[in-house]
Amino acid sequence: MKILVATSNKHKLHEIKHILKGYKVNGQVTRVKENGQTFAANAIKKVKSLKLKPDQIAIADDSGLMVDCLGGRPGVKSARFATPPTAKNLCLKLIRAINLVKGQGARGKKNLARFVCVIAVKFPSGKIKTVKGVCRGGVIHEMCGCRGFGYDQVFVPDGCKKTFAEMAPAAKNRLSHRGRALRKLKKLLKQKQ
Ligand code: ITT
Repeated sequence: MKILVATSNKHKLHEIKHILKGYKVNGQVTRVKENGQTFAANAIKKVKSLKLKPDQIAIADDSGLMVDCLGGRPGVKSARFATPPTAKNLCLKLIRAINLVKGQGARGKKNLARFVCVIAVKFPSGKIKTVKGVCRGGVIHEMCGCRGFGYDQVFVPDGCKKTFAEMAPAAKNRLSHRGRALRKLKKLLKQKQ
């Protein structure tokens, strides 16, 4: 079975290929308006935009970072939180937003947050299902590390001392929201649909 991934994010595609090792995975750039209120709604919208051949299944990942003190923001708008949405702009804007609500005095305190990833899968029958992965942790006040993308330089998962951007890719994938969702997907793919 071949897996087609609806994404225009090459970092995501790279991680997905790594986690789904053993499957034939290819990316296809999609241009859909991600205006859903939930990760699931956006993931379903993206996966529906792909046309499938009989030996293919399609998947789409909608993900983002939800910060407690920001009422869950940037959430579904994580990709567009800063302009242009470079990792540096996203991380610095997030740190500024947290400082605004908590005050500079909160430096060093843990800013509870979670990364969420919803994967929508479309089978050749047309049936669509979703799986979800969550990684809890905290946002720190400076950028650390040089790997990864998006908010990786400011996110420290629970139980760790390093940001995602300081970890080897395999270590991030073991803990990450995407790794968790894709391991659920693997189980789903083993069942008859
Ligand atoms: P596609 O929709 O084309 O797949 P996208 O980057 O627009 O690509 P999303 O709409 O799902 O994807 O937005 C997810 C954003 O959340 C992403 O651009 C990052 O800024 C952030 N994000 C998601 N997963 C992340 C991760 O593992 N590490 C760092 N940031 C992440």
